Amino acid sequence: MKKAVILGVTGQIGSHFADFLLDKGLEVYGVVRRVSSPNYKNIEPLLDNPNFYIEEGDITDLSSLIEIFTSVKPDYIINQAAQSHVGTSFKEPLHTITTTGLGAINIFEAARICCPHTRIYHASTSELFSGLEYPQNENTKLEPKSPYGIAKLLAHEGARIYNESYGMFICTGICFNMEGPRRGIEFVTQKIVDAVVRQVCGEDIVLELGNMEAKRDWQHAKDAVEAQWLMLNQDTPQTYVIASGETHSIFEFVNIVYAHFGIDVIWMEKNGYPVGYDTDGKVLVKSVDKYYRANEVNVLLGDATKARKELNWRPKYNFEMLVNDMIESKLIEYTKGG
Ligand code: F7E
Repeated sequence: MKKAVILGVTGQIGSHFADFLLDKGLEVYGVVRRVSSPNYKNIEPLLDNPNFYIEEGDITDLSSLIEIFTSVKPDYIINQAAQSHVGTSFKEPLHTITTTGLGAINIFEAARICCPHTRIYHASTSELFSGLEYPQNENTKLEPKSPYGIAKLLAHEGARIYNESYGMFICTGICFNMEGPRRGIEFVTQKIVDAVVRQVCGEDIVLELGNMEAKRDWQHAKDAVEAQWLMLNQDTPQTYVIASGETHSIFEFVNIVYAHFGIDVIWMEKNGYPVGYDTDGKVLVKSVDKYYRANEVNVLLGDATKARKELNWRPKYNFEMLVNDMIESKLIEYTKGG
């Protein structure tokens, strides 16, 4: 039985990866950090699976990684662990660089020491790009705009150097935004879906957002995981852009989710910020200063031609299916039990 260690297993992508690998018949070792109130929501169904094991460790602690890699002897290491919120990275730059950047180097270093032939997937990101030129592919200049972006650049370049210097196998996916029902509520798609469903269910709340003009290439998390697995099984470790090839603004996303419930949003400007009303003049959504970032990648639009050609990757979800999946799951969550 092949074995995989997943760093960041409790998160959206890590948990989907665990499902995926268990379905493929692998033994999965999920690494979790000890915290006083653990959040196992995404991996709850796996806790009774005889092929799923929890290992305590932390990517900022090299010796914990060395212990795990030495005892498990994994065939694959999947790095999905990070402080992954771009907005938070402006408030906690050093923490972000320590976890997201140096944490990845710790993983590569621990693997170099304990299991240099293990295949490693490292999660790179479209936040490596400035957003000034698009569509973005593997040859687009890397010019991050956030502390999160520079942390990921350190890790991305680290992967290249470990491959070149030690002949290791570390492949990197420059993944554009990955969404779905397991997306954390602090990310914009889930925040919008959650608030709109609450409003539709009768809660008297206003959806507060930041910059609604930014455009993102949103894809389904499950499609991205499939691409990551395909790149782990290539002959050589490579970098691939993984993206849907469509881009939409936050405004569009908001309008689409309301439209799903037959609600037309009427947009006006108040004190220089956009406000969305329903047809009775009630405020549904507004843009507020506190959610704007110090810097922003304005347009993300990925060109995944290389992945489609070399990996034969074919995403199963289009944008509409992704939005519907998120809305339907949220409706089930809020209406279960009547
Ligand atoms: O923001 C704007 C915000 O936080 C998307 C991470 O997974 O994808 C993700 O990074 C856009 C930005 O994702 C709010 O300013 C407006 O332009 O959902 P997000 P992100 O920053 O694109 C990349 C690929 C990663 O690697 C990251 O780890 O939406 N926006 N108003 C807002 N964003 C948030 N979170 N909250 C708002 O209220």
